[in-house]
Amino acid sequence: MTDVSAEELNKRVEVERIKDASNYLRGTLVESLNDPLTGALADSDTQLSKFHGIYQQDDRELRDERRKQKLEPHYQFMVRVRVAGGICTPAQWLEMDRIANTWCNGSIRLTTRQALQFHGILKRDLKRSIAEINASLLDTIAACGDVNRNVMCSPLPEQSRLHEEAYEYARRINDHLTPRTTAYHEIWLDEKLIDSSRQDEEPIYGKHYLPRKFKTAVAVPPTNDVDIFANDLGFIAIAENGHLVGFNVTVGGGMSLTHGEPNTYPRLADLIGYCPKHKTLQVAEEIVKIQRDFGDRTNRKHARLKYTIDDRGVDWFKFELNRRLGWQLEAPRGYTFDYSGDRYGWIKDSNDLWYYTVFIQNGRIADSDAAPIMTGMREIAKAHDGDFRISPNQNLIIGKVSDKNKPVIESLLQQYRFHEPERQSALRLNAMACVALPTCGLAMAESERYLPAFLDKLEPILHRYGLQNEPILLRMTGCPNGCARPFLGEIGLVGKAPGKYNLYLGAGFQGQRLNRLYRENINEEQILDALTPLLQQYADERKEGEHFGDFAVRAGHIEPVTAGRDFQR
Ligand code: SRM
Ligand code: SF4
Repeated sequence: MTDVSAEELNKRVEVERIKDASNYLRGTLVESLNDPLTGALADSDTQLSKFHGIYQQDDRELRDERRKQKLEPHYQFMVRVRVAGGICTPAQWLEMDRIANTWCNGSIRLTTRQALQFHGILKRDLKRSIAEINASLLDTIAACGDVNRNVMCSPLPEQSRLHEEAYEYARRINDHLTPRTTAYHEIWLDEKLIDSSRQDEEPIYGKHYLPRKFKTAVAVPPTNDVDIFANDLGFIAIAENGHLVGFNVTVGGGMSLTHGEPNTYPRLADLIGYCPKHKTLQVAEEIVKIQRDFGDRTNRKHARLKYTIDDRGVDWFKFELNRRLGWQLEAPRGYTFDYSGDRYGWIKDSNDLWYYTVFIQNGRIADSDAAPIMTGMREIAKAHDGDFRISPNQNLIIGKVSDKNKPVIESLLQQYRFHEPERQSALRLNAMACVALPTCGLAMAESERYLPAFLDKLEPILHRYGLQNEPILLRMTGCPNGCARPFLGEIGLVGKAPGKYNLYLGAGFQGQRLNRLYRENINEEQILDALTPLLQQYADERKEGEHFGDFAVRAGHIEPVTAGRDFQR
């Protein structure tokens, strides 16, 4: 499948032609990095750098000023570090902290897919930063781009043995689906001289890689913190006697839409069957290859697996998969999800080790006068001999703490005031916002910088109705690309224009139902006005254990979404 005709290539979008000509993701990246006349990469290299985990950005707030001064935009780079299953060691954390404070803007961003991001790296410092990340045994390859990304895995199951087994598979899927090109090592780590005549092998992807990004997660029931149904490919761990025996397989999830374009929509994945654990990698590989061969390369807004499946039907997909596998997926096994958020506070696992989930507002690790989060976490890392786990909800878990070390960690948690946020509303603890301004080039409205202030205004309303301890899932994004999975928020706020958001309601608490548009293009005051009577009614009329999203549907405020393609109709 790797070679396509010139005629076929012409029909494809520009990114496809860039991949085709790139010699397995090399392009002219070396020349771009060495060009002293600009802080930017050549246009085609900005596309290729994504496969290496690097996004060219510019500080959007400086644009006008720099234009007036006839300067090019203030180019800088976001670098995403892949952390399979979100687990890293204290030594790696300390190294990331040092890199953030040496080459970046002094902060680390925990992402909604359990990875780490650095912002504000200048072109001249890129290579050194990437080399230092690799020296700490983490990397950035395939953190972005048209390939399988960081594989997620539920980080905090109380059943630790099952978690270890599931995590091992997340790691193996991650490794198995990593591109094989040696371009990354040549360009960033000087491991070999670049030889433009050499041909790499990409046995899974081929030279054009995938039509679009591809995302995989492993969930360990009863927790659906990874939002398994938002992923192109999902594996739900199935256990017998506390041990992993296999996975239920889900396909075709995704979040993004374009405002006003009904042919774009979020979609929840279909459950297509069960595979025994020893066949997991084969299943993952064949699903990726189906998307490689059938995904739409002529329209990037229609190129995700969710559209391939909706265009051809899930029965076609299952048939094609079984045909390629040479055996049939079994019928899905039973499982239940109870929650897609995080569980705060100390939890003990079945090996008698402790885990503490620290609330990190919107995943931003930085020092401020109000909270010395970065310094505090650095001191914890120095004293910690377990692991760190990035949660899929942008929080940080101090993992595998022994009975002996627990008092030390606890006293640091107190010293650096990590317990304080826990006294805030359950809604705040369950809220997520994407990065948005000033770095994200696609943001239409604020998100990370605005959510805390918005919650300051919403919390008094929650208190008024006695809802401060009610875990309501709120997700905010600066545009409809869906980076904080807003269409799975019981309350979803999606940026439309500066200060204006679409308000979505009615998603399921376990990540099993999408929300739906309730009010369009409204400002803060209008959002609060829309939510206040609903919250009051919820407080008065909810049934025992009923979640806000379910209530909004039951009370008739919103029609439940049953299929993604109906989302915008
Ligand atoms: Fe995302 C693009 C940030 C999770 C859907 N996302 C971007 C970019 C790179 C903007 C760009 O293309 O120029 C953002 C960088 C902002 C910045 O300054 O850092 C960005 N996405 C993020 C992160 C950091 C948000 C966060 O607050 O944590 C998340 C990084 C995850 C990771 O570690 O890999 C992040 N992005 C997601 C998710 C959530 C998920 O995967 O569970 C989604 C929705 C799920 C999905 O993919 O369907 C998501 N991001 C997108 C899209 C829409 C893709 C599509 O199908 O159309 C874009 C735009 C694009 O690809 O063209 C995008
Ligand atoms: Fe940027 Fe939009 Fe993603 Fe937010 S949702 S980080 S604004 S692309």
